[in-house]
Amino acid sequence: MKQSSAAAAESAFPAFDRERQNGMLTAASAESAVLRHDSDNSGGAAEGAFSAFDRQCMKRAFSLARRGEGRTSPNPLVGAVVARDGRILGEGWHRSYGGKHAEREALDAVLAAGLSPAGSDLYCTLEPCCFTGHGKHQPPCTELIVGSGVRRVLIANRDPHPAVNGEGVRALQAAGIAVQSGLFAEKGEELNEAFFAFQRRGRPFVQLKIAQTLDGKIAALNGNARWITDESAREEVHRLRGRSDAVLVGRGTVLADDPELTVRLAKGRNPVRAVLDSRLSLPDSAKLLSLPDKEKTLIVCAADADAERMQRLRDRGVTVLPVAAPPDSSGSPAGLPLAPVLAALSERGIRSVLVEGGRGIFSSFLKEGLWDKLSVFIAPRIMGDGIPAVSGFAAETVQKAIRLGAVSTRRIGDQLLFEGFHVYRDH
Ligand code: AOF
Ligand code: ZN
Repeated sequence: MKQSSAAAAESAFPAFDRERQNGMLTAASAESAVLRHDSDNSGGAAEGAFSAFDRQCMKRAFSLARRGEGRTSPNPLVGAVVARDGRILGEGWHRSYGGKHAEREALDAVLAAGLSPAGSDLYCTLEPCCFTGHGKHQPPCTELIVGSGVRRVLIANRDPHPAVNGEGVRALQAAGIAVQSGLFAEKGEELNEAFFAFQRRGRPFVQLKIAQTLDGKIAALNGNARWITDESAREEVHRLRGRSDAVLVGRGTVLADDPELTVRLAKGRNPVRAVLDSRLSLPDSAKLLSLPDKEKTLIVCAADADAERMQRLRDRGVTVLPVAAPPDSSGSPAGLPLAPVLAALSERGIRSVLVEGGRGIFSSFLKEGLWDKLSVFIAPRIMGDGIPAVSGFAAETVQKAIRLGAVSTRRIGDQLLFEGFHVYRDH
């Protein structure tokens, strides 16, 4: 992502600028949006191109898209609305992986209501797909749209999938359909951060979640960390878990906290629970090994870890994922290099990973630049000497320290949730 000046933002993100003028966004979040915005999705239609009704319909499409949360991965979240003459005729969303696409759901809903989509406008949070092929579950939405008589298609984001990436728009335009893109593009970037991260970087979206004291400690010197944050912050963490494909911790965190890493304080399904444990040295008594859905516990180990132990864990019903580690990886957290770990998780269809600690794990993800978002819960406690959130690397100067972009803060109970994003400078 490019770091642009606020002035450059004025023309590239008209809808977003309007929100800022209306006082809905602060100057800081204005800059944030630009930082996070991928150049692929800039160049939306002009300011006046979207009516209040257009905005209302696209917002509706976004809230429909969210209904698929936790069920569509590795596919994106997509919502669609069909409207004509200021009236919504049908709505749909991508409900689950492999299922019908949002556009088809919405167009089917129009027909089911005994109406015709001819001459209507279709609002899609994502560019409609236009390809078939190996592993593709659904027919191309562009063909369906062209056949339906829809007159205009509005899109929030371009689909970065290499087989789409603008081709969906071209296919619609070639059939004489007017296409306008960029409406709430920033909202779409956030909605599908996991899908976009994978398409652009070839690895899952990595979110580091840190619960720390005001002075940056995640545990007392003896390892005690229960609880730095209060229940309201922990509820928020459970919500984050429910939205992530996987949570990831190091072996040390399991030894110190014996966590379940499940979703209990919020609604949502349990994510995969990945534990980095190169030598398979977790005690048999660890809670993660006895949960009812223990197949979702994924012990990531070195390829040459003890074969008997691997088998014993598999017999218990947990999943073991051996990862080939180069011989010089002893300095990596739990002895495993992170890039191949993320690649192995990707291969299992995991598109978002919530990293929950501990210090060695946080430090390595940051040091290696393999992260996208940092969510730090700051509790009103001062530990003094204790275990710091990160260590083991040192920026030479303040200028060289890792600088987060698109920062925001939110108050949760007595905690401050501080969030920020990796600023990529490679495109
Ligand atoms: C859309 N609308 O609702 C979704 C899209 O295997 P398939 O057929 O489900 O295709 C998955 C790909 O289609 C996925 O990688 C992404 O590029 C796009 N997802 N596209 O037009 C939708 N979910
Ligand atoms: Zn589609």
